[in-house]
Amino acid sequence: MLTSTLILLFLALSASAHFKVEYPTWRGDSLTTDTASQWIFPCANISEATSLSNRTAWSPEGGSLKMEVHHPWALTYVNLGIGTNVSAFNISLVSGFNQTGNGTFCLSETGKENLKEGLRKAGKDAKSVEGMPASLQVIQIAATGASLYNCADITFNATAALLSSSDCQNSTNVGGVAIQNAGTSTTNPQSSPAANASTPTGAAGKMGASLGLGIAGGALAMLVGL
Ligand SMILES: [Cu+2]
Repeated sequence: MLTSTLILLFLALSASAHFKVEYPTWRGDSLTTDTASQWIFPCANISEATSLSNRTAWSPEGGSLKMEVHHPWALTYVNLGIGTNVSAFNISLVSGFNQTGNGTFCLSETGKENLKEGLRKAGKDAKSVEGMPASLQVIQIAATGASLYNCADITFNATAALLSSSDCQNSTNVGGVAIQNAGTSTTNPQSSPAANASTPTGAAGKMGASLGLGIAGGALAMLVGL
């Protein structure tokens, strides 16, 4: 009886495993907070007020992002919005990519070029945002098509360190694959994703050479850090 209860509990927990943002520290624990749900846009129904004490100092040139992922695959997006209580996460740090495998997924220097460009469009740059609050929004879309959301609040700080390479490593068999246009892999296997899309940058763009192959180990983090 106890055993079957435990098994049911385990099944319930694993079904709702979703994902966790470990670094920068997430806004709140959307897995255990009663009122939270990762299905709820934009930040899993966790309000920013709870996070004033866990704002992470993060490089205005793109800091590290470390996640614990639990789905076999998930289309993944990382966005940033400047300010507090952000509702417009309008800087896409990485081009959407297919995050594959379960375990730890880490980007060392998240979306460096896209952040630079996003700040420029907002009339800002890495220097002028020093000390400013911002929030990261991570979205994963898994097999059912519903979106999962988590946010992490940061303060731009030029002296904020990146996670060390030993701390920012993908688990074995965890990686990312660029999203490609339907049919391109069979009709024109040589073409790069850059030729088919409007110059992807960030994670997916840097993965062009490995299109169709999962990138294991820390390779993705290294590529994105370029
Ligand atoms: Cu899930």
